[in-house]
Amino acid sequence: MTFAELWQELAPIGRDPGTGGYRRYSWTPADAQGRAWFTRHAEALGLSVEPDRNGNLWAWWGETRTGAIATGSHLDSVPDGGGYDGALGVASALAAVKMLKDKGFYPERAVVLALFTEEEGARFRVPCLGSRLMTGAVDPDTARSLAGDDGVTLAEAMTAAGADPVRLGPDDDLLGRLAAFVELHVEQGRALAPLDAVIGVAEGIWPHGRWRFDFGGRADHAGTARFADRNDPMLPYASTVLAARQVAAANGALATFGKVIAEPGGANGVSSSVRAWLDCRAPGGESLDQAFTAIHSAAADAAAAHGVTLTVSKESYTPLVRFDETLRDRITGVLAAAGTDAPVLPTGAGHDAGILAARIPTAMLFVRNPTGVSHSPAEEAHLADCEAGVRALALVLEDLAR
Ligand code: HGY
Ligand code: MN
Ligand code: MN
Repeated sequence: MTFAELWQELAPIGRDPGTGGYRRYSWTPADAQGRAWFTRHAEALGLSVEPDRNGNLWAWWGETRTGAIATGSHLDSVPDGGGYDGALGVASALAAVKMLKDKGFYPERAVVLALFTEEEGARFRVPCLGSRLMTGAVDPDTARSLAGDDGVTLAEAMTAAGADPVRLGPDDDLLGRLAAFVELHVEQGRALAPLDAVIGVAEGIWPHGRWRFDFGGRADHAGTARFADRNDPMLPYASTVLAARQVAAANGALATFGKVIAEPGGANGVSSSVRAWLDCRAPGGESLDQAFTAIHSAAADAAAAHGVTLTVSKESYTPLVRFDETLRDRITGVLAAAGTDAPVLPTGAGHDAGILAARIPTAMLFVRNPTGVSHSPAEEAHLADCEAGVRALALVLEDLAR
């Protein structure tokens, strides 16, 4: 099975026929299809596929099971996400193992492929939930009660999908068996194309967080309620969105409100509440904290001006990640020796590699994204670049696992 054939089989899973975007949410039928696709191809390669206690899948190659070299990524997507985010890393991991097996390589250290659950946090709101649980970065009871917009909790969704939520929690035994984790991912942003480079290596990940802003107002009639009598939560929400952009631009940060739910949602009524999610990221922790504090303050002032209540809750926060320099330099060295000069790049996108970095040496390979667009059906990568990514990953795994 070539990479292109793997890719062709995976492409229809969870894809919306209308938009061409993906809706692969954790513990849904599309997720189950993705897990089945991964398991089928890993087992066809002779790997032994095992779920861990947190719903992640691990496909093992080799007997040693200590000092293992892990690679992989995620299949879950943001709403209407692109086809490459996460999926490219999973398909490339399978294709890289196939490439190494075809050339007769056998790993002295085990190689293990990882399929992480809920990396986007698109359903249960905490990104990298599978790797956060594994590393003890999220409390299991808190995780079990996380609910999506439909009110279904993680525990209920896992149970309905035939998984057991009771065992969620830190997995030091599994972590103790991993010597390194290398995640291949489509580039998000457009740094490689101007450098005429196909493969990049990650330097680190910006600190980033996700906060929920709850604006509480008072429902009323759109055609009869005087402005002076209104407590309309839409107004402070709107000014907070604009303030977020201004504050972030002034702090060298990025701030986005990408999701908002106005209740009860009548076109001819003043809303009773507005729930909105802020995604804020910055090159450093201090500038991120400054940006968030200023946005929060602007929201509080706007809410008070309209007689609207405001509650802000932090849903996730990831501090600055610096990937392991020794591993990074070894990888750039291996690629350079093979004729691939891979630029070292920072990124503002979060990844499971960024969570595992707190516990084991991790690194990331980026594959050129010609437009830089991600979290969109327009996300793309050329097949030749994806195949170059597979070759690069195979080289890295062969070097690390020999
Ligand atoms: O949101 C992110 O940075 C990643 O795509 N989960
Ligand atoms: Mn993503
Ligand atoms: Mn991703």
